[in-house]
Amino acid sequence: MDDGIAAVLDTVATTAPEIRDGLSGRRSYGDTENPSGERQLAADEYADGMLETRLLALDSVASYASEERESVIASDAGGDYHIACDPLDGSSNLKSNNTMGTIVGVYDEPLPAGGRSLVASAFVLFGPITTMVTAHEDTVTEYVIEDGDRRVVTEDLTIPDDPVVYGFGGRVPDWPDEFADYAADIEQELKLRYGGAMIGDVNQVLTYGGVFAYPALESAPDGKLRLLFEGNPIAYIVETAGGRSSDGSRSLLDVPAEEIHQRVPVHLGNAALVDRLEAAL
Ligand code: P6P
Repeated sequence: MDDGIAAVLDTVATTAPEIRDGLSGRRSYGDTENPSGERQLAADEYADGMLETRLLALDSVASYASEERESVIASDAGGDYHIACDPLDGSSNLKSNNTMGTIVGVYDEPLPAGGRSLVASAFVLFGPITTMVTAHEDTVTEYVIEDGDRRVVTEDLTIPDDPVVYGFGGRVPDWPDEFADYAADIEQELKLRYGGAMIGDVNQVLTYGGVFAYPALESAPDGKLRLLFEGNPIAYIVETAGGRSSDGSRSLLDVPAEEIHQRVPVHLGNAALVDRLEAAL
């Protein structure tokens, strides 16, 4: 692995326990909203501040963009890689003590950049244990982060062939008819696993096989999730693990990036289930 990319992933892994330790005292909302109009928790700003400082300090990092910040921050020293970060994905789960974590995309083009410019991506998942899943050079690896160490627990992670679970975001009455019809079929075949944090739900899909979607909604045709910070990095992992991603008609990695906070309908999981979804839409 390129040293510059390894330094990014190591920094995310070593910062994760400090983010986790800082959650319990930062469950309150501040007076601010992020650029997507979502209220910011003290924990969001805490995680974002640490990751920005530490990632921009790396020689390999040229810029840092975050779901919590309006614009891209350039490093004084330059570098090869451009980071898109969701510092605390699913932070609204903090109140209910459910899963959340960090998503990082490592792009080799200035942002906004499409998913084909990703050279690595990762998510840290704060569950009963802290795990990290990375994708780089056609391989997905799962680690446990414990006692300051990151140790491999799954090499060459691939999505199971036989799907078991599904999780679909948004309100059912707000789903377009074509998605609602697809969902009705899937509900007859798979088990519902939806927890309100994309990375927790996607980790279920990577573990058991299935499909996750936050689809286009009647009230929000571009859906809710952000392309650069959520859609692309997770699509890069799922596709590297042998699955598929789609905005409804093509891989998320092929969606043109025009604006760093642009939203995109997200569908990820077993290839056959995503193929069926595209046929249904
Ligand atoms: P809803 C978390 O806020 C997030 O961005 C994703 O992690 C998650 O999949 C989605 O939004 C949850 O949205 O509408 O179910 O609260």
